[in-house]
Amino acid sequence: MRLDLSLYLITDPALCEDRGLVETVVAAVRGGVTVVQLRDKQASDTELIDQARRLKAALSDTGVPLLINDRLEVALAASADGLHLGQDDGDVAEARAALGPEAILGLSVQTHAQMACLDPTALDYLGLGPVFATPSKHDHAEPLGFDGLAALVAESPLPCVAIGGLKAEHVAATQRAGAHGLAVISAICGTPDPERAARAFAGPPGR
Ligand code: TZP
Ligand code: MG
Repeated sequence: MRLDLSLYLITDPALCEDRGLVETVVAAVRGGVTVVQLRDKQASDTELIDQARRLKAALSDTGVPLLINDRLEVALAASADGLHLGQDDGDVAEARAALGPEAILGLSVQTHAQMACLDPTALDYLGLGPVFATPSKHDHAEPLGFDGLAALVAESPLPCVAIGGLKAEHVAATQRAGAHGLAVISAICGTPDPERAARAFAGPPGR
C-alpha cells in the first residue's frame, strides 16, 4: 500500500470517545488524513484487535493504511497494513520478519544517537519528535523545536513525519524542516469536527 505521510492521524481513546473511534477516523479521512495509527495503551489485545478490524473495514475503500501502535500481535491478527514501534517497543528486525516485506513499519526517533543506529532497510519511515511539549504523551522526550527537527531530518535515510503539539498553523514550518508530513492526535481527535480539523491542514480552499 502506498505510504503518504502528509497528514498522519493517531487515535486517542479518550478524545475519540464522544463521536466514536470509527466515526472520528472516517470523518478525519474525509478531511484529508493519509495514514491512520491505532494507539491505545490501556486496551487489551482482544479489544484492540476488534477495534483494528472495524477500522480496517471502514478504511477499505479509501486507500488509507491502518497502522497499529506498539503491538505486533495485534497488527498480525487484524491484518493491519503495518506497525509503528517506539524505541522500547520491540525489535525492528523481528517485526519486519513477522510482518513481511509489504507491510509498513515505522519507528519513533528522538535523538541523533537513535538515528545513527537504526536499520533503514527494515523500516519505511521515521516519526520524529516531539517538536513541542504535549499533554497527549506522558514522559515524552525533550522537545526538538523546528531547528532540532530539521537537524534530525537532515540525517534521516528515510521519509519522516513530525509529531508533538502540531497544529494546522505548523504545516509550513514542518515542511521547511524537511519532514514529509505531520502526525497529530489532539488537533484532529480532540475537536468537535474532525473532518474540518483535518481539512485545515491542507490550507484555505483554493490555495
Ligand atoms: N509521540 C510523541 S508526541 C506524541 C506521541 C504519540 C503525542 C502527539 O499528540 P498531539 O496531541 O498531536 O500533541
Ligand atoms: Mg510505543
